[in-house]
Amino acid sequence: YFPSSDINITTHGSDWYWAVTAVMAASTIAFLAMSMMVPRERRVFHYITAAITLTASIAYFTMASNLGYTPIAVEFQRNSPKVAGFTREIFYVRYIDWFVTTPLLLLDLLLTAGMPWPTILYTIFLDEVMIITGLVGALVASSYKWGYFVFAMLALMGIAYNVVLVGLAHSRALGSTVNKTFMICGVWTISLWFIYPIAWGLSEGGNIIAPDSEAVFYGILDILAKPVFGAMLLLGHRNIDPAILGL
Ligand code: RET
Repeated sequence: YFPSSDINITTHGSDWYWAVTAVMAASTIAFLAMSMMVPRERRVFHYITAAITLTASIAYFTMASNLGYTPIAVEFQRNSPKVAGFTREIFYVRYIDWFVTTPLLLLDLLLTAGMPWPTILYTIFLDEVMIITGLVGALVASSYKWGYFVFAMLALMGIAYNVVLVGLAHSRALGSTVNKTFMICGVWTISLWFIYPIAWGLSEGGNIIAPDSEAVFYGILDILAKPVFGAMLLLGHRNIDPAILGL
């Protein structure tokens, strides 16, 4: 490596990022293979889900190659005689991934619940606010970053309200198969999404854990939120005709 920040991933971090790249790529192939087992007009959820893991494959390929980051000033580094002037590797490519994939995850979920388009679009708008304020907060060097963190948290609460309360009310009206799939995938998603701000606070926010640990924390979350979520959703949709969702 030729690190241009003081606090970087090591070869362990890079190996782990390659492993996650492989998981994302393999899931993409599996979801596309599943799509070929159903008629074309029943593939909407396969295509959305495969697009999510394909996007993540490229983001993880980038981070495994130690690219897609920028050095950001942090206050200190543990175990070092140097007291000031440190920079930490911040992977902005994560947020480019999330800007594409989190709206697709919400589409997967909210289309399953048969939500009206205005609510779907407004939830995606809140999601865009969450990801962009998270990115700006990660790139800001001063403690103003926590102001952006608060904006992102407020947006996440709006998303959670729409998914859990509004979503459940709509999915219930569509019968027990839809309701069960939406319940499982919705609770899974919202529980996981509230862990992301913890990873952010320890990494981009507070510089408390090393970039290798950041890689493991976000990597596990992303595997649970994308391939595992996608598999649960597509299994649920085996018994749902998209026509009853208006698709
Ligand atoms: C940020 C910034 C701090 C506050 C909040 C955040 C939430 C991020 C979320 C990300 C979800 C990502 C997913 C990726 C797909 O695998 C941006 C970390 C609330 C919820 C699901």
